[in-house]
Amino acid sequence: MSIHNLFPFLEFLVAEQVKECEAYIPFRCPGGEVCISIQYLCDGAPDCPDGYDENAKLCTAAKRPPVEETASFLQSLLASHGPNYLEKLFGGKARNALKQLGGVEEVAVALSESQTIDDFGNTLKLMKSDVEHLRSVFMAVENGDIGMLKSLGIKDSELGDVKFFLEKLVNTGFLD
Ligand SMILES: [Ca+2]
Repeated sequence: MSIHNLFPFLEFLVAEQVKECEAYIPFRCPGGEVCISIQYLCDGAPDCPDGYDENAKLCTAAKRPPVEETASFLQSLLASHGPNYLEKLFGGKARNALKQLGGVEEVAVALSESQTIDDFGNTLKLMKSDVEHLRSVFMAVENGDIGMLKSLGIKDSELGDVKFFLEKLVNTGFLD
């Protein structure tokens, strides 16, 4: 049994002692002891005691659109095409507003943190064939084949946003 089980109030006392990071070193390393400057995040050299400032998920997410932005983008596709629409991108598990995949928020986080499309497939436990289909959509967009998006029912008014979003992922290594 840990000391925290015996003395639950200690948890509170410990929390009290964690001071705010100074403004010039605003990023707090896990554990709370060390604060570092933002410029040392994802610069290739570990600065936190456990190297968290170079964590692959953290550094991938830093290059991607914010999770909230991705979530609202997915949400807008669902609103415009119905709850089963994202099946056309992510396969059968995406039916019913991505329920089986954990919901819009989970998928948005996975898109933001997964370095590659294979990591994304593993995180969400997608079927191999679904990952390959998704890859083919990304490849088509990368090659400027807008017909692929139109065949998926993307409306003309949505093409710009969808293209922008997919390209942003591709430019940050999603197909590597
Ligand atoms: Ca660093």
